[in-house]
Amino acid sequence: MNDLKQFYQTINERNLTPLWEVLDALVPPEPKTLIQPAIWHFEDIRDYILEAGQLVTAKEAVRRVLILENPAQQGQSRITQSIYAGLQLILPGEVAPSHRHSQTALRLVLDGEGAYTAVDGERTIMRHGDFIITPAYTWHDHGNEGNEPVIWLDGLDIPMVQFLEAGFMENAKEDVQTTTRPEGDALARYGSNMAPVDFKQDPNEPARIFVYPFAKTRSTLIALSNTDPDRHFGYKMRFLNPATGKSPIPTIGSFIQLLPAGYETAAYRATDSTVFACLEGSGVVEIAGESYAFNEKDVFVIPSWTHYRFQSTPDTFLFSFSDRPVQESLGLWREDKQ
Ligand code: 1HN
Repeated sequence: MNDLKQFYQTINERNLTPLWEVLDALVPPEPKTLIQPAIWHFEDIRDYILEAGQLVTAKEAVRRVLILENPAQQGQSRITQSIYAGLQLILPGEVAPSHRHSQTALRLVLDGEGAYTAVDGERTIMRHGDFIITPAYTWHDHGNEGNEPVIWLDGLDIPMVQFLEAGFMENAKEDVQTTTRPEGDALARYGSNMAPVDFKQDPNEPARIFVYPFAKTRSTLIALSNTDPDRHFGYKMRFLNPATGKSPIPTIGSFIQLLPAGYETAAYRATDSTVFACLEGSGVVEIAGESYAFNEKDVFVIPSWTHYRFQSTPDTFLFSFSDRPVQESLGLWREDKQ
């Protein structure tokens, strides 16, 4: 054995290892993503989600979800390095029991309507395209008192909490939480360009608004579409907690954009790997030179620092989410507009 190898072995026994062997990998000149572009066509997978509904009840599963796992991260339960995503099914008459945890969740309603989610004492009925949040450590349960299966996209900051080893979880005594406020209360009280006269948002308290109804989001984007679209984004907005002016979820930024019919965006990349879901319309996304056709309800993921551009067919509404607020608060986020 040569001297260097002998040296490495000797120091290894003392839990020491040479930086010079790993420096380039540790500090690459630009992000080297471990995430692969991927798309889940809703039409291809809907039957498997419904089949899961025949095999296991929502109560047995606690959350009956098929995880959207990045093909380059098998077994890691993640769609990007920092974000977990899954498709959750709740059948008529079912209940997903109440619990709370440190991980924050977002829901985007994709298929069917009429289920509800309850957050800390208030329910909201889930309608197509609604963006719903479950702030960290709020009690939440889901149920379906309607007459059709309801499927939504879940996004959680699970890998971030796992990385920090800071997660707690508790089950509630009752499966279904008692509601203490009527539906729509939070939106009226905190989401009408007003707030209760003595209200102050403590950054560590949960955001009060927990639903951003698609009907309102959609009509807002349509109102904006009388002006010129942005070259890279079409008409793109970020969701806000109006009490803070920041992302409704501290760890996950959420966005909605309208690409008018037949629009082509210029190539773009940013350091936040991003999950997209098509709420309405269809088109093609080119990621790192490869084209992926997408339709309504399809979900796709774009890795960090990877060029992409869109071509819409009809008017197309895309929801997206990423760890951008975390990167921004750390001074790490970068974008590159071609
Ligand atoms: C969770 O609580 C939900 O509340 C969804 O719907 C997915 C994945 C892991 C851990 C908790 C939900 C989850 C989850």
